[in-house]
Amino acid sequence: MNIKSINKTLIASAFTLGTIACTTTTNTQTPAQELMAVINKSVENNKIMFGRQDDPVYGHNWKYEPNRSDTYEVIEDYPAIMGWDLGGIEFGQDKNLDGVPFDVMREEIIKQDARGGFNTISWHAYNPLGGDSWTERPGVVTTILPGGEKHEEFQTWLSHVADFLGSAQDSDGNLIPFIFRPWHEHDGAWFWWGDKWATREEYRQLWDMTYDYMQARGLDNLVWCYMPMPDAEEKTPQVDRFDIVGFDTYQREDPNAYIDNMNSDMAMLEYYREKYNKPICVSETGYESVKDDKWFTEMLYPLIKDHKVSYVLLWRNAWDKPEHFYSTYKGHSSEADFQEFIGFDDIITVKGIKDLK
Ligand code: BMA
Repeated sequence: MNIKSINKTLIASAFTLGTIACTTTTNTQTPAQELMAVINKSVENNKIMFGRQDDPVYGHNWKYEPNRSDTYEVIEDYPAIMGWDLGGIEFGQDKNLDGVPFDVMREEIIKQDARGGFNTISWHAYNPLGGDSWTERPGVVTTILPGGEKHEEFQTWLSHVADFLGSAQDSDGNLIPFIFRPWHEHDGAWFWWGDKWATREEYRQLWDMTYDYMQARGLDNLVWCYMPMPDAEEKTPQVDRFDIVGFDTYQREDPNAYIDNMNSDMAMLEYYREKYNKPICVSETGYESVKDDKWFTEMLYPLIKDHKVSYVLLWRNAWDKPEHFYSTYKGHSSEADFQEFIGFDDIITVKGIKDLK
């Protein structure tokens, strides 16, 4: 998609929104509130929604085959939550950093909404001083905050993100809700917005600037997901500026390290749940190449099942890097275990979402 077509979509959505505002008086819930109601119900009913990144657009060894999904091929159903990434949209690119065309992404978001499912959005933003999310440059956040030399330019970046978030509508013209989780994994040094590169006060300002921008654009379809950082509560946005808390944790070689990390991250989320009254989720997880055939039932499931987690999202199965996959696929040796995991009463795929509405 080019900038002109984004603008057309925007004009169309502004027109539709105006129409809704004038004619609809009965539905008082915003799209974000409707999504929050489902998230709260999943917690209340002890159900964990299953999510996966980029599920219907590519998978292990294939890409862009309409209606194909590694998940569907194994369980004959889609994830309850589809994850997407906007990295690259800030330049008005028509594809994201992993090659997914934004118009295909939007179509799939609309299809997922029509199935009754939900979508979550992350943003691996490029580095405003050059390079990508992983290019380490001290002081980047300072330059994009108010008064910084890149501040104005960064408003354009935010506007591209806002355009996309406001461009997916259902058949009644309502904005489709998203779990939006910007500035994720800020606890480390690997992203330019990480704790090593920005002060804690700057991080909060970055969150606030992003939040205020989307509010000013009238986007009432965003459920804001904040990832807390241990021993850094001062980074936490004000309580009315986030809706849900999650963390990203992966298994590397040592299974015990994963167990420890999951348990300590879960304890941190539970602290947030108590203190700030926010539902919790596992916003990203997985074990690259799924090197354990019982990983889903014997590793992941026991770690999440007793924690009233609203959803768990497995990362992507890349089409172009054979070892870079985090969920099963047809023919992989973990297939049967994945089916068993999905079959547990408390794990919800898209078909099960109707019970949460
Ligand atoms: C990372 C990897 C990268 C990818 C990025 C954004 O975890 O999967 O290959 O570019 O996420 O999706």
